[in-house]
Amino acid sequence: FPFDKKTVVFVLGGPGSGKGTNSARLVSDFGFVHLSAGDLLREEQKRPVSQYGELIAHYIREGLIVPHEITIGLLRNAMMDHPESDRFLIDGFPRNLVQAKAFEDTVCKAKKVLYFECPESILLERLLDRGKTSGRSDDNIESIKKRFRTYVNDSKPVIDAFAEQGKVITISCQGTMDAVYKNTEEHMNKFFKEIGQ
Ligand code: UP5
Ligand code: MG
Repeated sequence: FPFDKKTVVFVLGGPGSGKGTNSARLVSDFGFVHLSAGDLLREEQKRPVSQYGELIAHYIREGLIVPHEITIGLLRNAMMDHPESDRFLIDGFPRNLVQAKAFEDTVCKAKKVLYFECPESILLERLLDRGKTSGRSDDNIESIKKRFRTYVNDSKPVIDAFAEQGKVITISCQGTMDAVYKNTEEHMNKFFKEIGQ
């Protein structure tokens, strides 16, 4: 387990809840390496030689969860690209209980989980707005509805399971970007103090 000594934090929450936005700021303030599973899948999909391109495109458009062997492989490789770093934010992963177990069994355990809590109505508004310019194949009303369904059925139970282990920091994503981040930053400062870093 080469990653056991690393501080891995999962960043979870519904589609459009601000995982990417807040992760980017945590990178500058806390020296994390930010790995978005969705971004890694989108990059892999674009690689001309990838054997998974079409499969990934289909799963993302349908709001379904790509088989975890693929995603965990991408995450593990990306972590190995940063041997110097001992802090990782894993954004948008794990998305179901099977993935969570597979990652913890084969890579490492997360020390903490950031959960961006947000009502669906606000998520919908933000995603439709982003869809005007994002070029993402899943920022349209049909795909968004499917993403919400997968989140409720498969992904939210992962957050609940981590909450039972006492690992979850819940942050409301209602409020300005600065307000949400300030709350996130305060929790992160407290966490690093707790673990003596
Ligand atoms: N915004 C953010 N915060 C705001 C605020 N406080 N006030 C106002 N606006 C705010 O934010 C979304 C939008 O909201 C942006 O326009 C932002 O400016 C604004 P963002 O930070 O991008 O939110 P995020 O949670 O990162 O949203 P994202 O769409 O990336 O979340 P998803 O979880 O849907 O997407 P992800 O890329 O993680 O996954 C996409 C797909 O990949 C999945 O549906 C699935 O098909 C596949 N996937 C897997 O199969 N397996 C995986 O492990 C991961 C992904
Ligand atoms: Mg994102």
